[in-house]
Amino acid sequence: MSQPLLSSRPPSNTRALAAAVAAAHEAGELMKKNLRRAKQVNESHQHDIKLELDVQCQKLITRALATVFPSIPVLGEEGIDAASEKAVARWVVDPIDGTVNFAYGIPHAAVSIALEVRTEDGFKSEVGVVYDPFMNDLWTAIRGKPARLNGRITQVSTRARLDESIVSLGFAKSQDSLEAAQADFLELTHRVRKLRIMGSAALALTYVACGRFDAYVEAGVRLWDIAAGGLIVECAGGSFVTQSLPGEHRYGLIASNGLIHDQIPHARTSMAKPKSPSPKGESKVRTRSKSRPQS
Ligand code: LIP
Repeated sequence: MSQPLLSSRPPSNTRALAAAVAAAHEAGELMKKNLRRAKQVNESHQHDIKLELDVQCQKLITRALATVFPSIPVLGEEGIDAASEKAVARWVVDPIDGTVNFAYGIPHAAVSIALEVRTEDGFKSEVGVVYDPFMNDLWTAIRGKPARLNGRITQVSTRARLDESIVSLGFAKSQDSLEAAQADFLELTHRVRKLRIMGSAALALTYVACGRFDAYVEAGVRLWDIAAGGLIVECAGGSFVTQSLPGEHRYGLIASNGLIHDQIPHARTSMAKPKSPSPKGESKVRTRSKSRPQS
């Protein structure tokens, strides 16, 4: 992969958002065209599938973004530009989040694109886009501004009781993450209204952001699954707490409306909400707090 000349300054968030939305729509069109078609499988494991369409969609997105920002490298599920580790800004891309759903023709998958900017404590999402081409739902966020669903301001739910809440769980790919999810499943089943296991981290996060879910918990997701959706939850007034796990860009997370966070397993231990809320819009990388932007 050619080394783009790294820009010395991050792009404007508004221009970056427009470029990410255009790229997401292009990839979404390709997904829609292929949902019911036979798909070329590049790799198949018990709990995971890699499609040629994942690779094609990432190439499409990378090309579209490079026409506007040729010097910003891409860190993506289907290939990481080595320059992305040194850059002042980088795109974090999951071309098809929910690939197993998509491979089986289940219309619950999305394009996820985030712009991360380097700060003194590492990279931080500044712009987030998640596009569900099957529902034609587009979630967007710019740090410090309200999150939007199809252009309209969206916010997390106000449900404060776990027994009135819908909580989504993610069952990732590795043995340890599956065991963690099973333990959460057993603990939460009797305490929530309903559990939902839908198979896309990006959509689970955006469903929290617009109040369809009240929380989402998963161990073993990757940065590209969550970089955009996590910012969208924060800009919708929710809580997004992550914990680094062994493996490349691998995390455990709890995302919620903030009101039920402490009632969720691990919330009081490994993924407690930070004591002192960060200044409005600013968050320490990897531990994020509730910051309801001015609507
Ligand atoms: C998927 C995540 C999901 C997780 C799966 C997989 P992919 O991402 O969205 O939450 O449970 O194991 O990681 O691989 O479809 O981009």
